[in-house]
Amino acid sequence: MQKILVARPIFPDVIERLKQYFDVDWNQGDVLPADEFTRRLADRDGALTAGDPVGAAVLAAAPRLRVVSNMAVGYNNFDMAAFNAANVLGTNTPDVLNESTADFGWALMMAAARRIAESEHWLRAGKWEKWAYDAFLGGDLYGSTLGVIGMGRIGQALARRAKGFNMQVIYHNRSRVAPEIEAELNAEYVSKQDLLRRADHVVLVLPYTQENHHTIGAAELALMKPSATLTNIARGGIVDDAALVEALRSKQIAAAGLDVFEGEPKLNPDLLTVPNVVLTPHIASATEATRRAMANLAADNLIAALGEGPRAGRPPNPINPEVIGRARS
Ligand code: 8YV
Repeated sequence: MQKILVARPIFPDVIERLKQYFDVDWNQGDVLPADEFTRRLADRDGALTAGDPVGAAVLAAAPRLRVVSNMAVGYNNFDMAAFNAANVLGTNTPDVLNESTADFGWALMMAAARRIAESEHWLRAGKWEKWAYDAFLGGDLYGSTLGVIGMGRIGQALARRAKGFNMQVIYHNRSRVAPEIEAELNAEYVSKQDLLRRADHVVLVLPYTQENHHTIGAAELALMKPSATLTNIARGGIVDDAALVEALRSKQIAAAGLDVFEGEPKLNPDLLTVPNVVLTPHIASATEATRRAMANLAADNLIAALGEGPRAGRPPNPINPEVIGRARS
């Protein structure tokens, strides 16, 4: 039997599926420290991760390892150059999380625009004594302009929902999407600068790469309207969190919604002192159905990549399919 490591606690029934094919070392405890993660991979043929960093040193210490299946669409925790050099396959879990994540983007954007978290904290603190015409005035979504940075599958799902809110959709992406998608979404392609100047609500849905580091920093925040909101459901590091704290404090922008943070699960402590930001602990894909679908897809990828099950040799979501069939180096 081939051997795998499941690096994180996941649904027990998914572990049972994996046990039909593999000898499974399952970490049911806290996130493995890097040295223990590396040690437990030493004799493994495959691994199932969820954001655990895998680079050249980890791969070199695991000479049998042929596939690492990430339970996430984002795979910035993988050093893909190292995967390619070692002929190790990486897989991810796209599509199954599109709608839940898009829903959550809206939830955060609406909470930020309408000051839901801020007013709830105030109410819970026992401060509500009377109605006031100017209590927690926010910004409208209906009829406003939505700016989507990153028009991939999740960005498109998010933009599709804007129709019911009669919003104008503008977007920026590495490249323009197909004309029929632009037409369906009624979305206008603009430069990043234009988007920041024009949008009432900016949502970030782009992958984290070196080029996207601090896509939104002080200069970009300075372009935004004072009434605008910024929502990040993509990755920590795409926003310069320290610059965002300043922009929120000085009311350079009205509010923000953040599900991801630089250095998470730790976050810039100043964020906790700013009232006009809604903070959630990286849960945009966290519905029961979607997390189950992600876990099962991660298992499907691992089973198939290791030559087992009905799709043996044809994993559904290879990131670097060119290494399939090559000997490990
Ligand atoms: C994951 C995510 O749950 O899919 C992604 O890229 O950000 C989340 O859905 C998280 O990354 C854990 O792997």
